[in-house]
Amino acid sequence: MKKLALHWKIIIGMVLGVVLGLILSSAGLNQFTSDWIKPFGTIFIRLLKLIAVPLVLVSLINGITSMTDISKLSKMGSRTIGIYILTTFIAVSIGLVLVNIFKPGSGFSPETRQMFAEKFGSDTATRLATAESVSKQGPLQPLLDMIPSNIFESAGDNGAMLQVIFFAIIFGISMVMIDQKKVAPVKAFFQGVDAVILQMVNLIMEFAPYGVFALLASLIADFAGDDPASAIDLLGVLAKYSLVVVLGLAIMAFGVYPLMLKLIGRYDVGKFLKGIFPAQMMAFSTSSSAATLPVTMKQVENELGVHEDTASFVLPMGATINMDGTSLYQGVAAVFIAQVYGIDLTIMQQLGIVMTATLASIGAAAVPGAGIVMLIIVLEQAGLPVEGIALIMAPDRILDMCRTVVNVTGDASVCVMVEQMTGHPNEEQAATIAQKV
Ligand code: DAS
Repeated sequence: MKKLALHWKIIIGMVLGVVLGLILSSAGLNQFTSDWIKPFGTIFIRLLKLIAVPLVLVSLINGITSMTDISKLSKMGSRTIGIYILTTFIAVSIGLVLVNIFKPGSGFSPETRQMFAEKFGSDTATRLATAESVSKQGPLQPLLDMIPSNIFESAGDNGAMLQVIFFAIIFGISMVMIDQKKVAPVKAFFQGVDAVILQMVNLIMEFAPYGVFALLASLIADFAGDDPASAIDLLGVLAKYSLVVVLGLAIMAFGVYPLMLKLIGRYDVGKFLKGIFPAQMMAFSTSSSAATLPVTMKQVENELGVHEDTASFVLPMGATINMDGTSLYQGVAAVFIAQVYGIDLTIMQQLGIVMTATLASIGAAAVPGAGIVMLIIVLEQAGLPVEGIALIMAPDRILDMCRTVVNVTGDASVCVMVEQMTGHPNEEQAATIAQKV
């Protein structure tokens, strides 16, 4: 029998989790759920937290070394990186505006919110108090918080993700600045470790259907308690959250990119949307920018008229460091979780989320589920309860399919814009670049 695709297994895990959660809670078996099912959800969350630091560290170092080589090599490289960071910043900002307008997480009753704080985020108060006290310590505190004094201590403290990111950026840039012959073994080492870490992410994601099942069953049982109606309340809030994410992604795909293509790239939007469609469908079905990359390159070169030299270094870089859909989703998810816990985030804290989500998306790997692993970084940095991920795990796979479509569409539109603005590298430059990437 053909092996069922992972995302269908996760969706089945979701549905069975909701159904079993409702059955167990209406049969008054919440204790059974808590003792025998919930631990598997906790294991899944712990596995995601386990992989977050090594994934960020290694994929950022690799992303920086491949990216810094290129920008050193060509004007096109620095322009490409500039537009990539601009589109990511726009995406996170759109996510934050929408989640603050529609407030999907504020749909819960005060009692439910209280239950959440008791059940899911016991140490939330302490973490928030720390975050709050930190934000009172002065305007340059966020900058100070980025600088680690001991990277091993930072790696062990999940709340210091920006310090891990800061170390990775400095380490990566230093690698590029020294003699490449000396650093080649180090570069090969990190590329090797990156492959191992990505395989670990794949293994963890294989556990996702069971983890999501356990998370949802225990979440519904905790929620429903003796009143299954409040479980419906939960599903309604999750549906609203998912719609806010999809709305933001649609604004990016059908609003921001076409506008930028028209204004900056002077390019026919209809031709772009028709030409990129097959790559978008591949992204939707695989939830992986990396798996879609060959199709993106073929479509951009054959249908959108981009020169092979341009596509062959703008697109692989985009698949590694440019994830606009993922960063938009992280902005929405972080503020949604804060809303669910009744936590009001200050503007400074929300700007901190913009910065962390932008940086985290550079480090996010182009594989299924990378976005949820990176979300842990955003939550820890903002002092928000990571346990809230249990809530949004349910629709995550479907949202991953949608945000991967936007990641790929973003890469392709920047590629078209860059070619329109700077032409494509000449043969000699392209040869040098090809050696480096
Ligand atoms: N699935 C990732 C990608 O390949 C995006 C994500 O997980 O957010 O782009």
